[in-house]
Amino acid sequence: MVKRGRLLIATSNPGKLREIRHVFADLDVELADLKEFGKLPQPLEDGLTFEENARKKALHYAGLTGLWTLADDSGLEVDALGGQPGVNSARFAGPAQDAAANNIKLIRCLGEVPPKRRSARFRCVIAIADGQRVSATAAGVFEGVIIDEPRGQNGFGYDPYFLLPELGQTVAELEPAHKNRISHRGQALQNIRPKLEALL
Ligand code: ITT
Repeated sequence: MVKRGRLLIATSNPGKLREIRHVFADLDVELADLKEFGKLPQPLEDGLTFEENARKKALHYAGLTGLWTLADDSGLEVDALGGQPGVNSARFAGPAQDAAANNIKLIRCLGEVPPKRRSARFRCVIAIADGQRVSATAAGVFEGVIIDEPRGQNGFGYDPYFLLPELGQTVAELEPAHKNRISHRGQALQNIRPKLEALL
């Protein structure tokens, strides 16, 4: 089927890419990804909020590629850690962006914090830009608690340690389609969908 136009999904995170492709598979737009462009300069993610960084990433890659570009900035806020790792989630344990090391650091930082004070949330902001301006943004929030022992094989990043108390499952135990229906990223993508359709 020939689709109307192309949209670059500008992420180097394979977990995000998989989820975004899944949610937008039925859109009447061809989804391109960064692999097509070889090695591009990285954006400077020095914003203080997810929205700032999502905007910066979308503008950066749209400027480099000339394509309409969707970028996601997301992360985990843990109340007992004063909202950390927040916008620093990918690099919590250092520049290597190693999910296993990030999770070890997270559990170490939480130490003896009791279960009832383990509340946390994932946040996601999606931005869509062309080379000149950001045309749309949307956000999603996903509440849960952090547990000490990982559970489940699906998802990526902090998912095995993020328990959804009402389901009794971690995000890594959810089927991918289930995560997409309820997650921060799934919500942000559903919220931006009508805005994207209006732009096409
Ligand atoms: P891009 O900037 O290339 O998109 P990134 O992984 O560096 O990839 P972010 O700066 O937005 O992206 O960091 C997001 C981090 O937050 C990600 O690496 C995970 O550690 C965490 N995270 C975000 N969404 C998540 C999810 O659905 N499940 C688990 N961890 C998530």
